[in-house]
Formats: sequence, C-alpha cells, structure tokens
Amino acid sequence: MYKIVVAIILGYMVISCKLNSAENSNDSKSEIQREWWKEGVVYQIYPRSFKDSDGNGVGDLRGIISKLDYIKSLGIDIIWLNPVYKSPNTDNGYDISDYEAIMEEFGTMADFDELLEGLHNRGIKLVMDLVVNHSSDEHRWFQESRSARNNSYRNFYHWWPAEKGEPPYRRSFFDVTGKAWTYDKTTNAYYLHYFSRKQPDLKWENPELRRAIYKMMRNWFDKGVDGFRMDVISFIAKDTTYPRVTEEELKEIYGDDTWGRYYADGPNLHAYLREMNEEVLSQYDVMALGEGAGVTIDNALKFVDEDRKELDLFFHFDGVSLGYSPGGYKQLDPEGWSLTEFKDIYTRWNDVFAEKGWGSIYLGNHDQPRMVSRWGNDAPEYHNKSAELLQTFILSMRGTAFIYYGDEIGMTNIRFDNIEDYRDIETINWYKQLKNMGKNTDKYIEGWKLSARDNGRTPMQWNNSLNAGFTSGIPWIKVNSNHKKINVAAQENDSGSILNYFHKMIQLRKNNPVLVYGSYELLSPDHPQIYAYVRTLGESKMLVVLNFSTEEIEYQLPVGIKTGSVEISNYDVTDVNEERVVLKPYQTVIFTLK
Ligand code: TEU
Repeated sequence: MYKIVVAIILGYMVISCKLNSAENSNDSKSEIQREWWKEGVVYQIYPRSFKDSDGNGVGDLRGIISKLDYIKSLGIDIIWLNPVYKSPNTDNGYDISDYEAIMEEFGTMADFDELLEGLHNRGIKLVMDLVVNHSSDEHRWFQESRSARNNSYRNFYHWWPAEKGEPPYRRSFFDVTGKAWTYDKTTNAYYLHYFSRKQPDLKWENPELRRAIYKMMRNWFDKGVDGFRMDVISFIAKDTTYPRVTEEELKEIYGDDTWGRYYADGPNLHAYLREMNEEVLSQYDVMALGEGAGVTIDNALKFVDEDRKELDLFFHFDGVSLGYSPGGYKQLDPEGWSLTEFKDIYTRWNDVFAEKGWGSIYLGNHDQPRMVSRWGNDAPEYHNKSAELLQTFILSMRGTAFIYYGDEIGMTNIRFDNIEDYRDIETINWYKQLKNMGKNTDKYIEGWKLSARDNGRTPMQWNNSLNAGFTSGIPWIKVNSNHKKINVAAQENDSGSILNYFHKMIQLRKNNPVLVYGSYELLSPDHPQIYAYVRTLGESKMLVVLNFSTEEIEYQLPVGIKTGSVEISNYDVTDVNEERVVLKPYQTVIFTLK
C-alpha cells in the first residue's frame, strides 16, 4: 500500500515536471523582445526623386520637408533615407566625398536638421544610409592616400604596387572592364574597388580607419539619427594577402553568385561588426540594418543573433534575385519564377529567424525594378489589385516591413527604349561592356525594361500636372507618363485607391501584434497560385490568403483550419464559407481564425 502511494506521488511529480518544462519551453519560444525597429513600418525615400523644391530637377531635403504631412498620413513609423552626403554622384550618392556634409544639390546641414526635427515632431524615426565599404575617390582620405606611398592615409585603402605585376583578379560590379583593380600612375600602384573606379574600397583591416568611421557614426547618432542601413556591410573585410582566386575555384566553394559570396566571406568580418557594436551601436537605441549582399541562409544568423551583439536585422537577396538567367546583366529567364519557389524562399528565410535574430521584408528598393511590375502585374486590369496584394504580403509577414516610395500608389516600371534615357552607372557601364564585347545589345535593352534599377528611381508621382508635380524644372530622369493616372492626388480622393488600401493595411498591422510578432506557418506549399499562411501569437491567429494569379481560384482550406471574420480584403465582396474561399484575380483576404 505504502509503495503504491509513493509510486502515485512520484508519477504525479514526473508528469507535473514535464508539463512545467513544456510550459517553460513554450514560454521561452513565445517570449518576445519588443523593439521599435521590429514593429515600425519603414518607408524608403530616394531623395533625388521624391520632391524638388528649387526647380533644378533634382529632389532635395526641402522637398521632403514640404511633404512631411503626407509622410505622416501614410501611417509609417520610420524613414530610411538613401545617401544625402556630399558626393560627386557617380552612383547617386553611394560615392561619398564627405561623410559629415550634405550634398549641395540636396541642401544644407540646417535643412537636414529641420528635416530630422520635423520627423521627430511627428513621431517618425530617421534611419540614414551608411556607405563604408568604399568612399568616393574625391574623399580627402583617398586624395591623400593616392598622393604618395608614404602618406599617412595610404593604408586607408587597398593598394597593390605595380612592381609586383598584375594584381589578382577581383570582379568589379560596375567597372566597364569588369575588373576591380585600377592603375593609378601617381604612385605606380593599383587600388581596389568592388564597385566603380570612383568608389575605392576602404581598408577595414586598418584600425585607424575603423576608429574614424566609428567617430563619424557617433556624430550622426549624437545629432539624433535613429539608425543606419549599412550598404554592402558584408563586403568590408578583405584578405589583405590578396590571394589569386579563379572563378572556377570560387564556384566549387560557393556555387552560384561566386563573387558576392566570396566578398561576403572576408576574414574578421564578424570581429569588425562586434567591435562596431561595442564602440558605437550598443551605446544608442538605434536600428542597425545590414545590407546582406552575398549572405546565405546558412550564415545569416551570425549577423543578427542577439547573443553575438553585431547587427539587429538585415536584407537578404534571395527573394529579389529569383528568376534571373545565369550570366549576369540582370536578364530574366523567360520562364520567370514560380510562386512555389517564391514561397519556399520567404518561408526558409522566415524560419532562420523564427527564434533568434530578426528579418526584413521588401519587394522593391532603389536597386530593384518597381515591385508591381516585377512581382505583380502592371497591366491596367490587374494593376490595382496586384499592387494591393504585394502591400498585403509585405505588411503581413514576420520581419520589419519596408515600403519603397511610390509603392503606396503602385508606381510601375518606366521601360526605357533607349540607353540614352538611363542615368544609372550600372546599366550604362553594362551596356558599354556588352558593346565592347561586340554583343547585340537589343536583347539586353529589352530585358532591362523589366529589371534595371532606374525603373525604380523615376520621380514620385504627386499629381497629373507637368512632371507629376515633382519639379518645375527639367527632371534629372524622365517622369513616367502614366502619372496622369497613377498619382497621389487622384488616389487621396478615391476611397477605393491603392493608397487608401495601404492606409487600411498599415492600420491592421498596427492593431494586431500577431502580424508583427506572431509565428508564421505556410499552408499548401505546392499550390501554384495561392500563397497562404497562418500567423499565431498566443490566442490570436490570423490567416492570410493571397491569389498571385489572373485566375479566379477556389481555395479549399487545409483540414482543421476554419475561417473566422474577414479583417481586410482588396475586393468588396468575398465568397467564403468556413472551409473554402473563392479568390478573384490578385485578391487578398486576411481572416481571424476560429
Ligand atoms: O548595393 C549593393 C549591391 O549588392 C548591388 O550590387 C546591388 O545588388 C545591385 O545594384 C543590384 O543590381 C548597394 C546600394 O544599394 C547600391 O545602390 C549601390 O550602387 C552599391 O551598394 C554600391 O554602393
């Protein structure tokens, strides 16, 4: 009898222990570290193209200031501003000649301070671009560095003395020759530039350079800036023995995207990031967002795992790279991309950050074509609905949501017919490269109508007047002629517009933390037209269903899932019962789940 009682008591203790530990482990999984940079919606402004205040055809800071109330009306929380620093503009500000001065075309430091204050007064944070893989060749550091081999700034950049012969091949993303070492006769040496020859790479291996960068970062944070989006931060570390590596060897180690992967795998990269965190980031409440060029799913967490104290979150490239043909020059495969691949990529990237770190969701930016032209359908009959569908995707996924200026009104690719219309160094130099190789460029020009970066850089379409209300002068790049129809003024006055849908969708995200922090579970991975997922946070569950096609689809919900009320849809009427929903072309519906 005694033994039975003891056995019962022991048995009870074991079971209750298990329950407790299960509860604990659930708790630790669902424990959320809330952060403003996780839940805030980011609106990216490309200053050159947002609003020109002085009629010189180039957008500027006072232009942005004049649109602060519009920006506030969007419901966004954070602005990411592309570079506004002093620059000769070889790469539209990604070639900086003074990190602590404002580009003259954009205004003055007083304008900048006013912009920062105007944003803060409206409860909006400002994240700046940090471009420190390279500077401009017109930066004082480089001017000094190139002047003599024994100059005290020599070691701020990578030099290869010509007496050692040809430098080991490195690929330049923008140079007409494709080569990343350029000869400089003053000191009879080559300097390294992963981008254009006017963008020499900084030498992070030199602690003095790192100190100078940290100081500059602190100066911006002391001014009140709320974070940095760090341009190709994955490329900063280099092997300064400059080993000779061939494309074939790299292919064996890295598979496709050889140079990107190689550049993102430099020695001491994580040591530099940890040092930057310790010296600067950890001392401020800021967003540290890395541009993760060349970073794979397998090493992603190394950058943003909280315990490692490096960055907070980053952009991956797997989503936006989907569908290109091998061989470069951004030519899309005629077969395009399939929704199942798209779902697989976003699901795998979600899963990496399911318990640690944090991700981001974007479908367009200044390096990408317009999202509705690339991922939706900009034909007149589908334009609105597919633009809304993509907004819904961005704003209902787990990860910080990024909306590029103009995507709130569904701006589309401009599709230039002539190379003369392009302004972007990338496209122009690729064109020259192809010409030099004797290739027929027609096919490429055709391809770039879908993929080129300038498609995403045309002026903001404010209204239907001349130049879309962007400038009273001659715009630096052509304005899309569809501004007569697609513009802010028209959409503000139309309750059924893309813009008004955007307002509603942002509010839905804000009112439902499940859409920010909830776990993500993909449904029907093999469905070729429907992207459906469930977000769960404690008791709260939401089901997102997106029809990525031009067909009407009857979608049968997986067993065990029953729809509750419709929270939002981009169509007025939704044909739905508990087990199935009929979706019109590009229809989106978000349900609460029973
Ligand atoms: O882009 C980094 C990058 O990886 C680019 O090669 C980008 O993927 C490419 O333009 C796509 O076609 C950053 C900036 O975002 C970009 O605007 C700059 O031109 C580049 O760095 C150099 O600073």
